[in-house]
Amino acid sequence: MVTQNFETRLRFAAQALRQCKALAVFTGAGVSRASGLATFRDADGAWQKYDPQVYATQEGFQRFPREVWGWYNYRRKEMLKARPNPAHEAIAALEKLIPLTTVVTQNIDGLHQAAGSRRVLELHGSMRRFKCSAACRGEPTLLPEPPLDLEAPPPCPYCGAMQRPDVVWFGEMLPTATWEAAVEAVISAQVLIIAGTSALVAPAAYLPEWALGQGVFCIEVNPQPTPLSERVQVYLDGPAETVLPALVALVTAGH
Ligand code: BJW
Repeated sequence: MVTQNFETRLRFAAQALRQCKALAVFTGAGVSRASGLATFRDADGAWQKYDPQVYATQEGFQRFPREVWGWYNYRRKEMLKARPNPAHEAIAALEKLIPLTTVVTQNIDGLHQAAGSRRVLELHGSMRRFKCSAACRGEPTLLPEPPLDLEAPPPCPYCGAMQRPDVVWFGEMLPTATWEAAVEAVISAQVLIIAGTSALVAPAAYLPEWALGQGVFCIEVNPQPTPLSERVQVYLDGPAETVLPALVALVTAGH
């Protein structure tokens, strides 16, 4: 809904949140941009420089392990330096107002948890966890976080295959229990906030679709329109780090 002015839309969103008893927040790389972390598909995003077929697939990792490992190490360093920004803080503040809040994130940076959000479902894994690239023990076995200065992936202590980050690359399944919890949180929410995601990557992108289908009140926050923007109840066109704090301020003022 983009016909009314921004202030009116913001007030409409705040009103829905004031009445909300179960909130889900679905986030992507855009919420961490103000923390200095790159998105993927923006004009200055990672995929402009790094081919996702190489840097985000198991096949790419097998062919170019040092390059992929090096990129993830670089990003791990950046993520460890990064601090939550006002978008993460506003989402954590919403949990204080609406105790039944679940954050469903595609991000691997841990910044929602650092901001104080307590129920965070990481759909695409975490940069802090590592596993065997051959899944030698069947279930992914988590391995200790390797030092940041390694130039090549260390061997799995059990089978000698390369270790890899415990993240979800293209063609890989999302962690089942996390995915199921995310679906449940989103379709049973009264309000869903969708922030900082292009909503192009499946199956994560099905979540807002299903929420809309269930009649969940959807608020999208993104400076650029996405395939969802014309269908959500409120589209707030602006950066998450300014729009979300303004939204929380309005919700708090009415509490
Ligand atoms: C701001 C802002 C500010 C900027 N404030 N907003 C054809 C070929 C191959 C595969 C497929 C295919 N068709 C479909 C598929 C499936 C595929 C897929 O969806 N591909 C599409 C891209 C086409 N999906 C998968 O493969 C998934 N698995 C799967 O389907 O399993 C089933 C299966 C199994 C076996 C065989 C076949 C099927 C897995 C997807 C895994 C995605 N992994 C990555 C990397 C994770 C690790 C890491 O971080 O390194 O996840 S890719 C990357 O995209 C990352 C992100 O989490 C994900 C989503 O990106 P996100 O967060 O939305 O970022 P951007 O950059 O896209 O958008 C940023 C947004 O922020 C923009 O809208 C900006 O405007 C906005 N913004 N500043 C607010 N300040």
